[in-house]
Amino acid sequence: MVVCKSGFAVSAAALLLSNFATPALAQTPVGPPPAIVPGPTPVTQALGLPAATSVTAQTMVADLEAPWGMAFLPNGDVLVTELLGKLRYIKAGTSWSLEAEEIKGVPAVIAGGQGGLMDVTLHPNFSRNKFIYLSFSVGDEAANRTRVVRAKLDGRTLTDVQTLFEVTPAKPRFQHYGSRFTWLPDQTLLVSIGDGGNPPNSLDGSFIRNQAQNLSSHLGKIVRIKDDGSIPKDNPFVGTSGARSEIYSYGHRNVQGLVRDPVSGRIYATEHGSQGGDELNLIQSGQNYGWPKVTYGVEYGAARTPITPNQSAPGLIDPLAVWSPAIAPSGLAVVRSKKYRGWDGDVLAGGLRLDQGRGALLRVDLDAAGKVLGQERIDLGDVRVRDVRQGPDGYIYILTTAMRNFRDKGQRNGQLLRLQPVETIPQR
Ligand SMILES: [Ca+2]
Repeated sequence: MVVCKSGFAVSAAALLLSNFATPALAQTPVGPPPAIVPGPTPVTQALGLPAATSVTAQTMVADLEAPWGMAFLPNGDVLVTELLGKLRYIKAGTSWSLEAEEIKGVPAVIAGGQGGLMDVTLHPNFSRNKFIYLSFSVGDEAANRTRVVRAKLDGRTLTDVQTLFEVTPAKPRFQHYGSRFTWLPDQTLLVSIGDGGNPPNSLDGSFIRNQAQNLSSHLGKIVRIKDDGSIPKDNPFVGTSGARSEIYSYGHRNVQGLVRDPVSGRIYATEHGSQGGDELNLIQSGQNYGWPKVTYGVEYGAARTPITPNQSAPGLIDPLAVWSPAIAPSGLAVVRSKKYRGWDGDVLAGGLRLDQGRGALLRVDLDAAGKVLGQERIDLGDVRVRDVRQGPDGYIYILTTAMRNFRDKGQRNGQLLRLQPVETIPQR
């Protein structure tokens, strides 16, 4: 057994399996090691990963205010949400520009703490029906929730705004909204929902995070709805007494990276842990991802109090990768592009926090079976990564901000970046 810097006990076998770059280990643990039974997933310290040399970042657009999510239109233009409540339009082309006027008709959001206007996605048949989907928080500090709406994009105006889904129950305080979208091939939509927040935030006489294991609650879940908001009959808990029929998977803390690999069909999600224990998971219908019964994270604070004695347990799905210290994962893409040599099928995980306000973009190298072979760090400078997507042109695009505080209004330091391969790969 080896005890790493973050205080976790990790088996030597797990460390050997962990990475082509083994995370740097400190000799002395911080405080007494917690009595935690280790799980099978290798723990990666992202700062110890090798830095990629095959790409550079190019700024396409600046002056965004706390950008959160993006969606590419069929013509290559981009819709970007800003957390405080605006939907912006970026014109692509030989030069890219952020239109000064935001899109009109966006519903009012409550932009407190981590909440606000979050993800945006286009209907798979957008070219025909002009439908877009938005996720955002509504309510007030005492009772708020994530809502999903569908609207028609008519030029630069939203019309026919219709609420398709709202989280039940409402929660107090402004933490953990989840809110990422991804589409499945049957035109059903996955939406991630946060667990409601950290202790002491409580609901029904216990910490609200326990809602993640409560099937009568949407909190701490990934839900699946049809494109009109109705419930697919083949959802895993349809017909289960007391369970919410929108639930697709559960036991999540706060999933803010969610993507389906169009080639393998695998669904990947990243979720924030509590003081470390950030996870990459392979999402399957009806499965329990363990929070807060198992986790590689610990309670916030210097004492590093265990949340649970276990990092793994029978019947609960172990993560593919774990990051401690936290990268605060947000945004996730699968590379299905010939622009980047050797990256095809790999996962790119964004993160808000690598160290001291600087975010992370990590490439996770996966084999054909989805097993993690290794990781590298793509350094973008002193920015936080909020979202990452592959564009229709095959390039990887990243939304960043220098914002250190969610309430830091008026900081127009958000950018849309493109990853530029250093080497030009001949295209056939
Ligand atoms: Ca988990």
